[in-house]
Amino acid sequence: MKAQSALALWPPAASATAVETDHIILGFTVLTLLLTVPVFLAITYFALRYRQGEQADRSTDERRSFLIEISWMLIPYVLTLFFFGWGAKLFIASRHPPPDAMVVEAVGRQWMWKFQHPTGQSEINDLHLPVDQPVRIRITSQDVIHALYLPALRLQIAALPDRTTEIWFKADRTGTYRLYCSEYCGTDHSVMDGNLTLMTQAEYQEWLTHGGAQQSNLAAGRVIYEAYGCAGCHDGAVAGVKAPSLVGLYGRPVHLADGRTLTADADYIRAKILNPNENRLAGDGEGEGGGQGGGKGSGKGGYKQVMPSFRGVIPADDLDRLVGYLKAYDRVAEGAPR
Ligand code: HEC
Ligand SMILES: [Cu+2]
Repeated sequence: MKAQSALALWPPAASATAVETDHIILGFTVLTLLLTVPVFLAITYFALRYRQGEQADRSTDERRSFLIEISWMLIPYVLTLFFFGWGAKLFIASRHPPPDAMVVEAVGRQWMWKFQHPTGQSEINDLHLPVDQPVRIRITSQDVIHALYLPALRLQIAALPDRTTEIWFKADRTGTYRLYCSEYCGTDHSVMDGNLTLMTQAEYQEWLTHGGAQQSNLAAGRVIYEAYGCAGCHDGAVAGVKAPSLVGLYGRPVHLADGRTLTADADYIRAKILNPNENRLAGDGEGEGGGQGGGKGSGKGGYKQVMPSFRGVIPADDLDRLVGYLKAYDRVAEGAPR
């Protein structure tokens, strides 16, 4: 199934609630038209009929009908009240997940979504879920206000810092749909999106156990690399900040300010992210990589140490993805700087 057409004004509906939401919107639109179109037609007719200079009968009609007076008020009132009741019913249901719902934790941050499955697996920006199973999404934000918008489910919920909000749904149609951030949250708000993939129970179990989650890890690593600001310094975008390029760093020798030479393996990279003040680099500060330009015998750090420690900031699984991404950074064409 195709994720979306170019202009998806009426996205596919992937749950019974979504279908019902469509019905309520359509029904209410029709009712609104029924109640307003006659009024506007009458206004137009009377404006023409009784315009200045027109020879119309302007005498007062003495007939009075209590029934007509009361019915033009009561009927629209009852009809709109019906839609209020219907909407309230849907709203209340949306706040009361069934007890057997599986719980997915979601976190928004500038500018990525992270989803954590009950079995521990997590994914960045994309969300894989089973159909015919109630799902509760508990959501929070690490920085500003975001909002998770799932058009195919006709659901939207704010992600607030220091607070947990939640929605639940039971999808009944497999396929790939879009998910978005629908609360303007800064420069890269528009890239804070991903795919919602709805699968059968069996496919979902297969996805969980057979590392479907792992397949998207490089892409996830890139998102993390940007979301935590690494790209801002290391891809040379921040004016005035000199930081070594990380392209091809993995496996290369690194010359340190204290004269030692290490190999940039996963442990080194991980340690540098968690504790940038250790293993200070040699280098002239103008060169590209930490490994090059070092060993000039100066014995002094070549870069201003401006890199913040990410200890306790990046969750362990995201750190793994980040290191995994950096391992492959010379092979990943997309996103390579300069
Ligand atoms: C504010 C700018 C800044 C940010 C943000 C930043 N770094 Fe750095 N990074 C530096 C600088 C400067 C150095 C050189 C430090 C030194 O001289 O020891 C460095 C060094 C490194 C090194 C060692 C490079 C080498 O050649 O051996 C790695 C790996 C690294 N950073 C990874 C990261 C990752 C991953 C992130 C994001 C989570 C990140 N950095 C965020 C500025 C930054
Ligand atoms: Cu956002």
